[in-house]
Amino acid sequence: MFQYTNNGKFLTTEQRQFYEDNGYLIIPKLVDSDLLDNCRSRFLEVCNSGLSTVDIMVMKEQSLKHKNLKGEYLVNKIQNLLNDKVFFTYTCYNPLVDVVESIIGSNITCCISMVINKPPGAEQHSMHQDYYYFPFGPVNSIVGVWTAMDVCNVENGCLYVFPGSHKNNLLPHENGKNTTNVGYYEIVNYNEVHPHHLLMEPGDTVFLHPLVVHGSGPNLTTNFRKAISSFYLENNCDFIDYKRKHQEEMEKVMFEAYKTKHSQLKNYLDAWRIRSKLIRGFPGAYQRYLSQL
Ligand SMILES: O=C(O)CCC(=O)C(=O)O
Repeated sequence: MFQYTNNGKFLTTEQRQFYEDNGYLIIPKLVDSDLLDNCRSRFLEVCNSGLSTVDIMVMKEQSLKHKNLKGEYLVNKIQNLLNDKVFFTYTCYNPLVDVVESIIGSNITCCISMVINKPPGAEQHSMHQDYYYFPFGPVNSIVGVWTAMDVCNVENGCLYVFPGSHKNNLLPHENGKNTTNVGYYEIVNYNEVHPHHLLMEPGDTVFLHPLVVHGSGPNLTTNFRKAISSFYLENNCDFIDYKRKHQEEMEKVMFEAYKTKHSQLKNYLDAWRIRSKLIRGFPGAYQRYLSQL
């Protein structure tokens, strides 16, 4: 009867059914405000004072680059936070990982972590399916988690989703039509026109199936819109699909980006290895595959 979730004690049957039907689930006030405050301060430290670590990748809002802005006004994402002890308090936060367990099971690896900042004037994040970015599967063994750090509404570019779209296959994506940001792929010619906007308060957390079609609008306000996010996979996920055509481009971009900071990287999958961390349970095929590199 359930296809997209796992037997577990952390979701009610209604919550589980909601995720099954819609491909997403919001848990209000899931993440503690002190934890989010610490992550906010750490974000500001990283992007405003030019603090650079080997791991953290800092990305800038392309549409604002010509405006001579700095720090928080220009940085739209910091990524690869798993080796940072402040950000890791989010990734391993028990109430959050408990829900992940109820979706993908008790063997859990985090493969990406990021803070997403929408400065005033930032452009949209076009509609996409997260699975497009992943060279591993199966798809139901992956879940995205996104926590609002600020009030998120239509004006400041909240997330929107197309409920139930996770029941479709992966749709064709293209690069760079509606966004200037590097590495963003988007679905073009999508038939559905009525997205559901996720209006969220700080601490509210949405769990997203990797095939659910979603995006976020531009920030039309004078305030920031921040969120913290991690992706989790079941430890037995494998690189089943990694030579899909579009992955070759991503492979090149990602490998180049990481090679500059990690000279020991030999190939693209190495980049996944350095970004991943076992969170719960026993190592599986994912760990074994990466350890053979
Ligand atoms: O935070 C946002 O604006 C969009 C995030 C998103 O869609 C993603 O990371 O897949």
